[in-house]
Amino acid sequence: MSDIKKIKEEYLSKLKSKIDISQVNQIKTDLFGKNGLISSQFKNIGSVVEAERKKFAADLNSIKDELQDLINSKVNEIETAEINEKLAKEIVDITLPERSFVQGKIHPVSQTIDEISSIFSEIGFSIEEGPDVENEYYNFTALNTPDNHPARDMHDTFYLDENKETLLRTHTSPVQIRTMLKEKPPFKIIAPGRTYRSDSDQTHAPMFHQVEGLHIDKDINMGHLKGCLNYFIKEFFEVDKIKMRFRPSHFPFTEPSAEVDIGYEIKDGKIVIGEGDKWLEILGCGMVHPNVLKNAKVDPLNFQGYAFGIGIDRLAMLKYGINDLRAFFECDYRWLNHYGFDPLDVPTNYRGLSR
Ligand code: 2NL
Repeated sequence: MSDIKKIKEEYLSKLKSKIDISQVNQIKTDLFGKNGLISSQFKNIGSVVEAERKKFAADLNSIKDELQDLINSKVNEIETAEINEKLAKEIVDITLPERSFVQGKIHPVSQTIDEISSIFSEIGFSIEEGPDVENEYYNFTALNTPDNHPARDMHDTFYLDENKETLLRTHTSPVQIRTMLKEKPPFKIIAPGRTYRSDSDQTHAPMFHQVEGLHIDKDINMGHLKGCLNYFIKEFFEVDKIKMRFRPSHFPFTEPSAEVDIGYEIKDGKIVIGEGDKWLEILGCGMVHPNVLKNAKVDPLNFQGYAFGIGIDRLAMLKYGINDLRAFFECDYRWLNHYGFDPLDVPTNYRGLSR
């Protein structure tokens, strides 16, 4: 028997026996790989004596076709057998009860922080964060708060050591001090986050949320402050027009300082922002005190600007009609299911455009 007939007989019998897919692949390589038995025979055609060459080539081709056909049908056979085995084994019991599907909710405070952040981002503010545990310097001294200021009192501030050096930040201003010391002006930042004061009643929780804003450049003035806050309040409450008033106030870190009220009225038992003759205080603000700039290594003769502080929890309550502050932090699953937001809800602005 010629070489190629021997190859044919040997491999036809191999392919007809019970083999698995890896064995089929091995046979493929043995025969048709780069130096495979059949591939090598093709290279031999030139050295076959001329009289026999034509027949040899024809035989070789038909053997090649036969073996390839058998390999293909073997692969098919094995795959079909695998599928059938799977179908027989994996029985789906459609009478089983379904697994319950529980999707978490976004807390109204988180949702509100996201909304506030995206509104300020649109007008060029970037977002900064810092630690909840602060030192006395960043929280008070750098902010021009005198040693005898009532805010420093043990009854108002949570101190973490006897020397009153380490504390839970009472506002997010230290974040802005840290940013000013770390980078060069101009600054246009907001700092949202958790803040703490020793306070607890119907309208105050010992932990609450604040967003502070800071805009420092060569000639930023109170007009810029009013424009910025007006824009923010309209976007946040999704109204075209609001009534807003500035009342003189005092903070150690700003001069002049003001508190901002917005107009509202009660219609059908619901609060309507922007209309009416009632006033609601929503934030404090002012022009950054030169001492604060100096402490933050910013030259007050070259740079000036405004800052503001907004309580987030109350804004969230106002916007989403939640009337008990304490429920915010009780982690009651039923409450969160009711007042929480679906994770993929994209906030839209009052023109219906998604942010
Ligand atoms: C309020 C009042 C305010 C600031 C916060 C601030 C921050 C720096 C410098 C100057 Cl770094 N000021 N923040 C200014 C005015 C008011 O918050 O009633 N917040 C709820």
